[in-house]
Amino acid sequence: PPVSLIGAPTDIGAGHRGASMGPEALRVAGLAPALTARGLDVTDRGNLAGPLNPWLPPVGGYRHLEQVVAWNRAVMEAVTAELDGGRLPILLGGDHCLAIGSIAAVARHCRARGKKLRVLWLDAHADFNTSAITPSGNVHGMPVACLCGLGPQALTELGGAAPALKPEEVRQIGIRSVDAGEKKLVRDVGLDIYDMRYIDEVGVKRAMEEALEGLDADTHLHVSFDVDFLDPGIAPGVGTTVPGGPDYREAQLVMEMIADTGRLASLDIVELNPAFDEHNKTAILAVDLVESLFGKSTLMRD
Ligand code: DIR
Ligand code: MN
Ligand code: MN
Ligand code: MN
Repeated sequence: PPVSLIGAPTDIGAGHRGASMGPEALRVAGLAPALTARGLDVTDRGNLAGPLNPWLPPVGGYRHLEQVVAWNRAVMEAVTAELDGGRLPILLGGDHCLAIGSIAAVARHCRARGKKLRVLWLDAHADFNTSAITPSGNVHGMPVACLCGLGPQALTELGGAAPALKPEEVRQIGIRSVDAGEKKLVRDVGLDIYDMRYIDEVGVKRAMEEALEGLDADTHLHVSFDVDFLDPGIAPGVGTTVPGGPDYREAQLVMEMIADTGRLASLDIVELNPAFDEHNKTAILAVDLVESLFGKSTLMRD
């Protein structure tokens, strides 16, 4: 399908300033022409507007909740409009709190059409904190919990009364930093986590085969790509680096195996922070990996 780029220039949910520069860094790194070169029909919708970051401490366990809600409403509306038009939305974050709006839109779209939904969450973090257990109050550490119905009503009911996601619709890949209370919670809800220990033991190939198992022609596949998924050695341009992530070849294989399913129907690229980057190399790497996600093979197969 045709592809739409939607910029959401905010760091409202993050613990460091600068993810607000992510959309422009991805454009400068050539995201649109790279996708056009894949044979895709690409339209850049420009940037959404929303409130500035007031940079305040948490209130009731959340930082900037009102502004987080405003940005996510805008994202949900924009993603809904693209899906209704039969297009594949690519959300350019912005921090990862924006996946609440993006995936709320995707889930509502799927429910209305009786489509199955699978969410692949590529991240160093589980993003399953709540106001009661968060160490920071930063909502970018809470989107999966909110989407599964655990969080403030303004976020859990963004796309309607029922939770957007069931935990069994989610597969998390690359996880290596989970807070103490969060660890207990993801175990309690039974979230399917392919952490770095598991990937080290069985390899990317088997882990991804398992994470992608059961996709069929009726499944909408959403990929939420937090750039801190990648090893900081290749991807320094994020606010919260965690050592021990996938290297270049492993990340390429992840993207290529997703592409091979042919089911990719929506995408978030989030947490890119140019203030921490070196000559935009992390944005350039993200574009390279997204090319693979859209079927550009590093081998001789295409
Ligand atoms: C930490 C950091 N788990 C928190 N989270 C994220 O503040 O909740 N960093 N998502 O990218
Ligand atoms: Mn992360
Ligand atoms: Mn994240
Ligand atoms: Mn590539």
